[in-house]
Amino acid sequence: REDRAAHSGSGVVPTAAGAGTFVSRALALGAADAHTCDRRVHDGDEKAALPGNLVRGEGDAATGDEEVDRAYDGAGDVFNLYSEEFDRNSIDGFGMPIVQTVHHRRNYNNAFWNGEQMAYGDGDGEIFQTFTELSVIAHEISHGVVQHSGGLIYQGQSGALNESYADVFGAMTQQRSQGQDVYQADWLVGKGILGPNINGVALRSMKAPGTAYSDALLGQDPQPYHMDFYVNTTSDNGGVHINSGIPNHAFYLYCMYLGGNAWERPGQIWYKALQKINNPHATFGDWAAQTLDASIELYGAGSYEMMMLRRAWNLVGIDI
Ligand code: ASN
Ligand code: ZN
Repeated sequence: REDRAAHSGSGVVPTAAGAGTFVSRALALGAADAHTCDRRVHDGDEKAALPGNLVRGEGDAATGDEEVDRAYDGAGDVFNLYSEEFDRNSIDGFGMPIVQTVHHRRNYNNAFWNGEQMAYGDGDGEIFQTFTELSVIAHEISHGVVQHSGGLIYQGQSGALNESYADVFGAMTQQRSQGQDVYQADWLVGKGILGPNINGVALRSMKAPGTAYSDALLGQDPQPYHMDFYVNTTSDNGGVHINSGIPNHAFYLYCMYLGGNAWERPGQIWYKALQKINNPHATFGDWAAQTLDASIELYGAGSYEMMMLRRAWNLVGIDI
C-alpha cells in the first residue's frame, strides 16, 4: 500500500459510471469486486420524520450546510476504511446506500442508527453542539455493520460489546483520516461535540474511561476500565454505554502493546472476531475468546499478537 496517502482522501476518480463517482481503490485498480459508495444525506428539517428531504446524493457538490457536508464527508471516510482495510463493501457488505439524516428533531441531543439509516441531532447548544463529528458518524455507521454481521443484542454485555465495537471503529476512522498511529491518537469518541460550558473533552475516552467529562449538567463520565467496576444497572439497556468502557480499554491497551495503526493488526482482529462470533448474546468473555481465535488465525498460535492480546484482556479483568 505504498500510495495509501493518495487514496485516503476523497477517493474520487473518474469511471465509466460517471465523472466524480466515488469508488474504492479496488475499482480504481480494475478489481472484479468493485466497491461503490452511495451516500444520501437528508435534511430532517428539525422534525422527527425520517429520512426527510434528500439534499446531497453521491457525487453532488457541497451544500454549504456544514451538518450535511460533515455527514457526507464523514460517511466517505467510514466507507473507505471498511473498503480499503477490511474489504467490506458498505454497511451490509453488498454496497447498500449509506442513508443519513441531519437536523433530526429540534435541539436533539443524540445520534443513532435505527436499523436502516443514521440520524443526527443538532444538539441543544448547551449540553451538545452537534453530532456530525467523524468518530460519532463512524460509530453510528458501525452499528449498522454489527447488525449486518449477525448482530449483538443491545442489552447487557452483548449490548456493551455492540457499543464498544462502534467506539473502536469510530476512533479508528478518526485516526486513519488524520493519519495518526496509536500513540499519536487521543482515543476520544465525540471530541468537540460537548457544549461550550460543559466541563469535559468528549463523550467517551478509550484511554481513560471515566474521565471524559465531569459536569453539573452531564454528571460524571460513568465508564469503568476494569471488570472490578462493572456497573450492574437496568438503565441504558443494562449500561451498554457504560460498561463498553471495559472492552474499549482492552482494545486501547492492546494497541499500546502493538504500536502502529489501529486499523492494522488490532483492527483486523476485532473485525474478524465480529464476522465469526455468530452469537448475538456474546458476553465479554465470549468476545475476548473470539478475538484470541482471530489473533491465532491471522498471526499464529504463540505469536506476539496473540500473547499481548491475552495480556490486554487480563489487564481489564477478563481471563482468557
Ligand atoms: N448515540 C447512541 C448510540 O449510538 C444512541 C443510542 O443510545 N442507541 O449508541
Ligand atoms: Zn452506539
